[in-house]
Amino acid sequence: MTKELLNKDVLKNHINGEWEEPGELGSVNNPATGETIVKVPLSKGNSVDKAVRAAKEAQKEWAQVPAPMRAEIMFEVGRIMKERKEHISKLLTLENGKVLEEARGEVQEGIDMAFYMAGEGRRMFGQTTNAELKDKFAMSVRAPVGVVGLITPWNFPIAIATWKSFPAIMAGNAVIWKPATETPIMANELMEIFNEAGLTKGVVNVVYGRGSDVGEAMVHHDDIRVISFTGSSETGSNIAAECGRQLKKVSLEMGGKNAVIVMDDADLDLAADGIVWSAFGTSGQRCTACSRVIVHEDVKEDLEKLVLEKMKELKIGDGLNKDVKVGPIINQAGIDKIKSYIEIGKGEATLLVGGNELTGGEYKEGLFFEPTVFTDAKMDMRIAQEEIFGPVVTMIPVKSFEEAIEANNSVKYGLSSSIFTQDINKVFKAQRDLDTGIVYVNAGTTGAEIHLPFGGTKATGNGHRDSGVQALDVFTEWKAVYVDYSGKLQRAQIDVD
Ligand code: UN1
Repeated sequence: MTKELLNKDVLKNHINGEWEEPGELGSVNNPATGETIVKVPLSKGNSVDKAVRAAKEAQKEWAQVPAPMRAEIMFEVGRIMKERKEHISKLLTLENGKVLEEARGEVQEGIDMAFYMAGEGRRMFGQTTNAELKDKFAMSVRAPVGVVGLITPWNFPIAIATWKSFPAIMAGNAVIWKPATETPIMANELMEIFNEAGLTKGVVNVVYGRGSDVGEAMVHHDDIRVISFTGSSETGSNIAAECGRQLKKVSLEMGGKNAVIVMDDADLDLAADGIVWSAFGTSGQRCTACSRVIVHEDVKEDLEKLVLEKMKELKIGDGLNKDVKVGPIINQAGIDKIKSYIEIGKGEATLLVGGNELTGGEYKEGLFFEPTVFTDAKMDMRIAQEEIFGPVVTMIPVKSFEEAIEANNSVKYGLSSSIFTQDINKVFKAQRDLDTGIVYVNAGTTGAEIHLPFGGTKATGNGHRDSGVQALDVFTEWKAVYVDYSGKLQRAQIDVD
């Protein structure tokens, strides 16, 4: 399968329009089969330096290209991605493990982002406004920041890369991109597409390697003015501390402990569908995955029955098999983390179903974990507070709407939340009071659309957003421009007659 889809054994950094001969190499393994798919460079800081030098030069020229012309290239990127969707999706399943249907959905997010951002070529609006003096004009415009650094995760390796790189490019910046070492093939595919679409060389540079080498070098580089990172809260907070020292702009997208709230008037069948999909889709490896169900005690038993019933349909296995609904876990560290939380959960709450790694037979070579439900948890237990990043969900019974909101907001994260209810008053109160960047009504916690801002409150982020028009704020500076056409010196803020 790999050979049909990928005609190379080794990936290469892409710097200044050239594929760089690699030094030290690491392996990329298919998490469903354990098979090595390709080798990836484990670069060091010198590759980052080289890429930044190229990006600085390229950016000067690129910033002069009119935005509607940049958009022509972005439209072409979208067109090629659309044409190659099936191919890219299969490669995504091979390196990340997510089931093919979901991989197609992810690639589609990237296509949508290309067309949406290309449209910005003819918008990227600033403001014109009145000046406080006669014969004077005032406006604000977006200016590129220069060279930006993108650090992208393995769980949405192409979608998140497009949320960051497309607005960065459209705004006239040049990019240094470090993809996750687990999923470099998506970066290779997208880089090839940038080249085919005619992007100026040096505008996007891909440097593969570990966070401790390449990521560190990017964060410390004086000429990288913005870091946009998606990953763990721990790494994000370290990046922010260093960027703070250097007065470098940083945009962070990190953990979540997202909840579905089910009220006593909810359509329980619909709620169970929403829970099963958002908790176990992508094997729970989404920042937005549902990992808590806050349920009104009067409907708890009925809801549990429905969830357990629907979970029987979840065939676990290799995401390329058509009937599989839950794919593998990305790596051994992921499995170990999930297992440790199973032990924590057993000590705190009641294990309703699951809790095991799958090892024999068809699961022998891969990394698989059963969808798992804990119940009768309290909102302050570790299993109800900490991010697990796997197919594990914890039910927390509550007595009222107010208690449900309190439980939702009791975690340190604030990415996504959802409420199932038929009561319009509760709907509006919930969307106001749920302290998360994304709120769903009568749907699970996943499925954010690319034309809206993506991000969260509290320890999930630092006030910035990926995707949506808001992503442009990360990659631009606001410049205020005053034009005085009076022909004489007018002194603003000086009281004159
Ligand atoms: C992520 O898990 O980091 O809303 C991204 C969703 C997807 C994106 C998830 N559109 O679940």
